[in-house]
Amino acid sequence: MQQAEPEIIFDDKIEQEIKIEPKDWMPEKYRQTLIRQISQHAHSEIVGMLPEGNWITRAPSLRRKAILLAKVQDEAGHGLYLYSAAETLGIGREEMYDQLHTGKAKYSSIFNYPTLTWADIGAIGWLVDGAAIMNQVPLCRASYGPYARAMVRICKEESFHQRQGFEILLTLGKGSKEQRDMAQDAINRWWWPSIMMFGPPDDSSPHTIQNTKWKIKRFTNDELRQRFVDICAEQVKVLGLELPDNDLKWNEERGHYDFGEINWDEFWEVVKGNGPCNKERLETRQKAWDNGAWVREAASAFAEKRNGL
Ligand code: BYC
Repeated sequence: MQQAEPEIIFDDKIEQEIKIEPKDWMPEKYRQTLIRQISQHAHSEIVGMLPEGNWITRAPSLRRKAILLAKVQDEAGHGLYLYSAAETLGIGREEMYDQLHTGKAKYSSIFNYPTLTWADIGAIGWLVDGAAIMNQVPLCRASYGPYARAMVRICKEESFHQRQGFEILLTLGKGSKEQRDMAQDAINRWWWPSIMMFGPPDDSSPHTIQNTKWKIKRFTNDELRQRFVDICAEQVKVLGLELPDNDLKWNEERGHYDFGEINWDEFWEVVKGNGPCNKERLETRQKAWDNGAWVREAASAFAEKRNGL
């Protein structure tokens, strides 16, 4: 079958690494998969504020509090850039929020776990932001212009977040026995959910092949997960702590670390809404939306007045 001209131009741009921009013709499925991925990514940033926000009032010093506050604010900013990027594809913000609140849209599985101690803030920074960077740096080269450009700034900020988490764990690792135990316990709880963040294994990832062809994804879920394991297996030595995996072992032949079996049943349960905090997270978001109604009304009333409507 002969390709229509707009499709030829689109394919050619993808081939030549020319960004697709909002007004360019694009296949409907490309638009839809981008709306799905970018809106889920935006939701993850916004829901991701909750587990850490839980520790702002209890941070152990003023310095730690100021840093954590700035980090959580950064996540809000990331959510806003990403919602704006998704809007360029023709979906409204209210519709995206509605999809989040009704459970129609996903957000990252990782944010459905609780933050039990201060060390969890370190583990989130080191592992969760670390995994986010591993996944997101290649997205700076995604074929859709507004998404790729949003990712550049996000990755710079994530890099600072990752370092602050590592520094928290380093400090605890050098502290008293209780502090070291607390850091180790946090790593034990966050490690496996962090490597699940990269998504299902390649042989059960329905979107990878097409999204790689469209250069939205540059690496598969398993490729990025392996890179992340390789880096963390070395970094944990600097912390003087351990990753909770007895099968973690350098494989000379592969040039990578082998690692243990991931509990994919747990992953899918969390994705389906049955994780430890799914219900709480959605209720909190819904409440924030409801409580913000008067702000939205006031803002739109002002805009109408200014525009003489
Ligand atoms: N949690 O075919 P697949 C952050 C879903 S970082 C929940 O591999 P794809 C932050 C997937 O949506 C976290 N669901 O899909 C960091 C799909 O379901 P649907 C957010 C997941 O799109 C620190 C199905 O499983 N990062 O925000 O090719 C502090 C099959 O998957 C997960 C991003 O969103 C998961 N972990 O690849 C604060 C990065 N994994 O949609 C905030 C952008 C998979 O068909 N997103 N699923 O119903 C991506 O790079 C890709 O969308 C993924 C999945 C690698 C996540």
